[in-house]
Amino acid sequence: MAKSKFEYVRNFEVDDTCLRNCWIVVRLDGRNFHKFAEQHSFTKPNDDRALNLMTRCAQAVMEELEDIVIAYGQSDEYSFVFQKKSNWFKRRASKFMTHVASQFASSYVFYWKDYFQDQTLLYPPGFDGRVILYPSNQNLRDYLSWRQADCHINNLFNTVFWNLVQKGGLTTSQAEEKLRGTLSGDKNEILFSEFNINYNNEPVIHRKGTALVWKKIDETTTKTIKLPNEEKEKEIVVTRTRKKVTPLHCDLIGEEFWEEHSEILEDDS
Ligand code: DGT
Ligand code: MG
Ligand code: MG
Repeated sequence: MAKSKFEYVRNFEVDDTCLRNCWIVVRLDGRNFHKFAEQHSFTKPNDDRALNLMTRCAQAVMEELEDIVIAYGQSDEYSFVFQKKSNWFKRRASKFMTHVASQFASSYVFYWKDYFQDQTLLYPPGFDGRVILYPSNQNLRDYLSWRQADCHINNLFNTVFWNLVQKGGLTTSQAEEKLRGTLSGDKNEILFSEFNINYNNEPVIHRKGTALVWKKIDETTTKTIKLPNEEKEKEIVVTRTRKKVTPLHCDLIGEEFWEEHSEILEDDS
């Protein structure tokens, strides 16, 4: 087919192919969620409706898009890890980032009412996205460890901070002042001595965030069949194995998770 004289503009498109053999990570983060959380009356420091909605959206992303082996989320962010060997959209970074962000954002609006029955969505939320490539399994593990450590640091701080304000009667600036320069041991001590809270007994979803992995499950259904040389219909049980996205709230920093889910890093054919 003859090309139009305008065709040359295509040459202005830049090549954004992700380097081969690298893990492709897309991380999304809610735009200005400080304000979004205030305006939608999120409970402090953690709103389980919001966290579960984020996970529902991440589940939709994993189910709709190809080649995601694990996702990890906390607060207003979610990271998606694509297989090293993925050739989805010829590994174009912009395709990965925009498909993840748009699928996630539309799911956030679509599923909102399932989690926030009494709270109307006041305006459309947005999410920024970035693509990061990790050449080694260790780099990828360190990336996920970094996000989980961030979850821990923020959640410990927020838990003490909001206890000081909500139960201790401090103003937010007094609580900030009290926590300035404290180490994690000090924060644990304040929680225990002033509020009788053992941080390790706080909900694991808040302390560890949420990892989404594929799990094999056996699904059994009954089917009615008619055999050729038998008169009556027969009921048979059919079992089929299916992969399902499953949320876990566990430690990703140590070895145990990676030994138990060795298939995630196995993509080395
Ligand atoms: P950004 O990402 O630069 O556009 O700005 P923000 O405001 O989204 O900042 P970010 O992403 O560093 O921090 C996340 C904000 O979201 C943080 O200010 C608190 C809010 N947030 C996230 N999850 C919850 C929650 O469960 N409850 C409440 N109350 N706030 C939350
Ligand atoms: Mg944000
Ligand atoms: Mg954030």
